[in-house]
Amino acid sequence: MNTQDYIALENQYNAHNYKPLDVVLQRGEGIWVWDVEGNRYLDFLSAYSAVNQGHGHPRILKAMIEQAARLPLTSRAFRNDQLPLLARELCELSGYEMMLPMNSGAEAVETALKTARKWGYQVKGVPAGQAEIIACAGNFHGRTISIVGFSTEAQYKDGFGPFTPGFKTIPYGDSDALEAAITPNTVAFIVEPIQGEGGVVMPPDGYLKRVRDICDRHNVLLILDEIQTGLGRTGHLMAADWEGVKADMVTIGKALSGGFYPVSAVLSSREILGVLKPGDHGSTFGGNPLAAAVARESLKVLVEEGLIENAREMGAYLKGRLERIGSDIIHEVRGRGLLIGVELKPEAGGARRFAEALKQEGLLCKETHQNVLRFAPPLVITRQDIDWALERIEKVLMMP
Ligand code: IF1
Repeated sequence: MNTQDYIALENQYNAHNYKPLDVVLQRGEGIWVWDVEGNRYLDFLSAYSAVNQGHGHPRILKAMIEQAARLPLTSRAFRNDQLPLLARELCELSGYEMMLPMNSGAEAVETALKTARKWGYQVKGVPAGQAEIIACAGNFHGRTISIVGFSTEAQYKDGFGPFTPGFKTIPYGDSDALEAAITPNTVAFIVEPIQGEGGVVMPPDGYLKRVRDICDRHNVLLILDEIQTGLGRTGHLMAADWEGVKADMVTIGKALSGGFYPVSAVLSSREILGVLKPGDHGSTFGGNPLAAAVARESLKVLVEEGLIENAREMGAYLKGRLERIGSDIIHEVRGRGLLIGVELKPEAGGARRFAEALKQEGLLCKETHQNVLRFAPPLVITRQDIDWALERIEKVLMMP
């Protein structure tokens, strides 16, 4: 079977809820992936930051195989010997007191929202049924009905209502708007330190600090969604570490498994997660021993291989070089660590054709929001590999 055969099969039997680049991948190793024709590509997307540790990391693979052979799933009706170790290691690494394991990112976000509401009723004293949660315009937190209900992207909502009440949105990066939106019934503010899907949008300097202060003054929980920005991507363990801000709840996912398996979690305090009692919340697969073993090794790889520092150094290098490309179709280069967006001017005719051209040159990336190319290679990338990528990027951004 060749590329066209796989595409035809997918078009016939898969729901068409995606429009992928026409490359059919078969194998991966580190920063590289290979398609079914044997072509090699540098992966500049990293499965939206899920493979920060690089494809098929041998240590994570070994941990996964060993645990799969021992015991993959128990359900939370029984205990297993991996989850407690993951919980301790994750809390010690992140500085939070407790964690709650789930599978997808959206589930971690739902968990944080449910916990915030319960905290609001039990601890803050919000009248029953009145809890309000504030989110930002341009947010991306997942695809459940509750979450898309407070998306400001028409396509994510159209046709999926009615939605969950109790959410409102304010402009991103505007701390005054947050203060103005808070009422006595506000239980939480949920925000991404950098908006990924929004087009790698950076808030103004000091935003998270100001937001932290406002939430403290109004007794509102600060929920940081670090599903895409966390676990080393921006050059710190969490993107909020750039401002020294600690959240009340943090959602993580994606790279928590090095891309091997869906693993997500909410990190928080004993006080806040303590509002959940047995039976309040859960998941068949959440916290299973296979997930926990894979996550444990994924975290060890991040730290022991210096990937967080490498993201900071290589990110600064890549961003600096991108800023010096003398192409008049580039509007702006922004981002932190190895999460970089290159916004093209409207006259460039959209970022998609540049992503297609880069694919022809052996580099895979994805456009977001029409005019933005998102660059996010695995954090194991070297300067030499970045130079290889830059040669191709410079060539493609210079094309007419
Ligand atoms: C898709 C985007 C990235 C996320 C943040 C929660 C989730 C995500 C900050 C939900 C997921 C995804 C989902 C994926 C594409 C990808 C994406 F373009 F859609 F926005 F990365 F930029 N919070 N991000 O970024 O996590 O439930 O998917 O595990 O195709 O929808 P999930």
